[in-house]
Amino acid sequence: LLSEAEKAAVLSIWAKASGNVNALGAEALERLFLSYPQTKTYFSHFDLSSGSHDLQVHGGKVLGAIGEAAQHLDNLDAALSKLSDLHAYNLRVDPGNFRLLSHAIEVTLAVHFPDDFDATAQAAWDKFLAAISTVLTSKYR
Ligand code: ZNH
Repeated sequence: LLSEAEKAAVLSIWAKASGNVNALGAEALERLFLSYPQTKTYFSHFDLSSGSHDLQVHGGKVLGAIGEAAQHLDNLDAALSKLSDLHAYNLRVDPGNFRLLSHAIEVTLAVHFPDDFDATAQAAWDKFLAAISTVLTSKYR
C-alpha cells in the first residue's frame, strides 16, 4: 500500500490533472495506441484519430475512474468493484495491457506537470496505477 508521502504525491498531481481529464485521457490513449498498436483491437468500434470525440470521452472516463480511486486510496477494492467486474467478466482485456496504459498515463502526466512529476512522484503514481490494475484484473478466471 501507499505511504503517506506517496498518497500526497498522487493527490497533489491529481489536483492539477482533474480539471482536464478529457484532454489528458485522450492523450494517454493516443500514446497507448501509437506505441502499442495491439491495444487498438479492443477499440475497433471507436474513431481513434488524434483528439477524436471517442478518445476524449473514453479518456475522460478512464481518468475519472482514476480520480475516484485517488479519493479512496485505503479502499481501492470497494471503490473499483463495479469496474473490476466489467473488466473481468465483460471486457476481458489482457492483463498485460494494464502496464502499457499505466505507462502512457505516466508519460502524459510527466509532460504536462514536469515540475511536479519528479522521480518520487512517478514512483508513487506507478504504485498507485499498479494497485488499480491489480484490482481491475483480480476477478479474472
Ligand atoms: Zn478500461 C471501459 C477504466 C484499463 C479497455 N474502462 C472502461 C470504463 C472505465 C475504464 C471507467 C467505462 C466503464 C463504463 O462505461 O461503465 N480501464 C479503466 C481504468 C484502467 C483501464 C481505470 C486502468 C488503469 N481498459 C483498460 C485497458 C484496456 C481497457 C488496459 C485495454 C487496452 N475499458 C476498455 C474497453 C472499455 C473500457 C474496451 C469499453 C469501451 C466502450 O465504451 O466500448
